[in-house]
Amino acid sequence: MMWVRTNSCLTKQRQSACRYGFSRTCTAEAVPTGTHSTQQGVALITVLLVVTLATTAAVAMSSRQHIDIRRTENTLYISQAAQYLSGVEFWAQQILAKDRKDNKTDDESEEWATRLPPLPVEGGYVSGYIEDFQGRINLNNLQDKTAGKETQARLKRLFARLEINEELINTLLDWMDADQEARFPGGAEDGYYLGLQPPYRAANRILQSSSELMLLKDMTPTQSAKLEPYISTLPQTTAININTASATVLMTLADDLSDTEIQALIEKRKDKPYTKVEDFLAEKVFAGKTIPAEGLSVSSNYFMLHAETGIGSLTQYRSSLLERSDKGKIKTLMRSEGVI
Ligand SMILES: [Ca+2]
Ligand SMILES: [Ca+2]
Repeated sequence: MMWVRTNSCLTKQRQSACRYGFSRTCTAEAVPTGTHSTQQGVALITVLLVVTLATTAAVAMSSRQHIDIRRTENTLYISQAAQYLSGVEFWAQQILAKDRKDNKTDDESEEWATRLPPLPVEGGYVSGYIEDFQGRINLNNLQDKTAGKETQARLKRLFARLEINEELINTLLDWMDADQEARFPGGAEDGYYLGLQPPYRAANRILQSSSELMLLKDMTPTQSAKLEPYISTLPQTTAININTASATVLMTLADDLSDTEIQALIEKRKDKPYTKVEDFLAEKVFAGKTIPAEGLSVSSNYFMLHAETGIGSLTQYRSSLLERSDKGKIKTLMRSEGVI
């Protein structure tokens, strides 16, 4: 309620008397500016506005505090996860180094090939497994003068088995070779890739990662995903480890191999892994086939560690490509990480 202040109506007593209509002199000197109900309404709106503003401010402060807590929590989780994944990587390095000291062959019955089940750690779990990357076909062998021809023949068989157009092998060869002459059929060089939006150039070097396949002319995500479990992109020419290669990879060693016989061979090697390539090639399934022993081996120098950790609401993955020297020295060549 507001009152007009006049010189003759200054004292509180008079204002009070005027407010309740007891003074005769006040009618002309001090009067309310609105009705009683309007004044009450204005007061109510003011109170409501103040309460609303206070509530909004409190909610905003609380939300910001909540976001800050989550942000800090996530930062701590990511940092903790990175430490755990490094721990798993260290475990992989140790177990592979020990294996080289213990023996000179590699097969899936060995300690390194045992999956690490989810182990409880503070705030979550860690798990992981090591995969022998020499159990796959190394695409970078294509650039090797000696191994290139045999690798190309294996890839042709793999592409046929996976129902992928074998012209893509020419596309891959052009992607890696140094010249600008496109092969036929299927080849593509800078002339093709620079015409794309956005334009890019052919790599003209060995592959750094299998994800590069997605850059190849006419390679679809489905085709690339089909190839993924059977290929590798190792930094030097490698032989296929016959003790760890999958049935699909073993089927690429020669034309017209029998699925059943290859499966039988895989069962046999579980009990008795091969210690010599010659013993493997002497198997009945390969009778009459010409398979060069140079492209095969019973040991490996390249492994991929697949590690996973879950902390709070966060799951973090790491893939580490590990190189093991003949003396058992381990080096991490590449890491890729992802967070969900
Ligand atoms: Ca071994
Ligand atoms: Ca070329």
